[in-house]
Amino acid sequence: TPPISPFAIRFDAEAATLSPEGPTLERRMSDLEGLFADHDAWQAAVADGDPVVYRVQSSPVPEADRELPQSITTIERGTTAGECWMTKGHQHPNHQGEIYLALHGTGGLLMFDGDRVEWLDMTPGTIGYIPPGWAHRSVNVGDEPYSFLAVYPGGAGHDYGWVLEHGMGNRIHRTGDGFALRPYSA
Ligand code: PAN
Ligand code: ZN
Repeated sequence: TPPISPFAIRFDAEAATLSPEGPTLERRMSDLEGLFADHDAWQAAVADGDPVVYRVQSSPVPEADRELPQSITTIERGTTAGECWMTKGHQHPNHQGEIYLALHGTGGLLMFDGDRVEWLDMTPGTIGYIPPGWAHRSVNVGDEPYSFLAVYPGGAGHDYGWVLEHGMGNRIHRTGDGFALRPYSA
């Protein structure tokens, strides 16, 4: 891909939009196979309308080496057998860092390096730093949609198989008065 020319991107934090727009991705429940602890509950949700769990809107910066793309993810509020709705989560195969800026709602950033687990509370204005080598997943733990801006190296890549193989160390469950982190096997 040839480098692109400089251009301005209009970032509307209130509306959680970037313009001009690049590709928008929609992840439905059926796209999250093998990620929730309760497979039967996941399957029932797929059969019952296969809801959109999150959307990712990108700017037109290409995902190519040395470029610096951005995207805004919005995760709907919901649970599957008590587990908070979340992104699939991935590892960057080239082990490159990334930042997330929380915009709306109440979320969290779950990170796992295969050994250690880290959780960052994400409320509007929080920048979460994802160091190289840490798989990352976003979780909506609030009562409304949770949105955040991501800025990441264009050549980082997205390895979703890593999470299917290694998990994310913890699962996030909704409780009576909030949420709780539980070990992955539970
Ligand atoms: C983010 C994520 C986005 C969606 O832009 O790709 O939040 O999550 P999944 O990719 O896990 O479905 C990012 O981390 N980019 O590197
Ligand atoms: Zn990433």
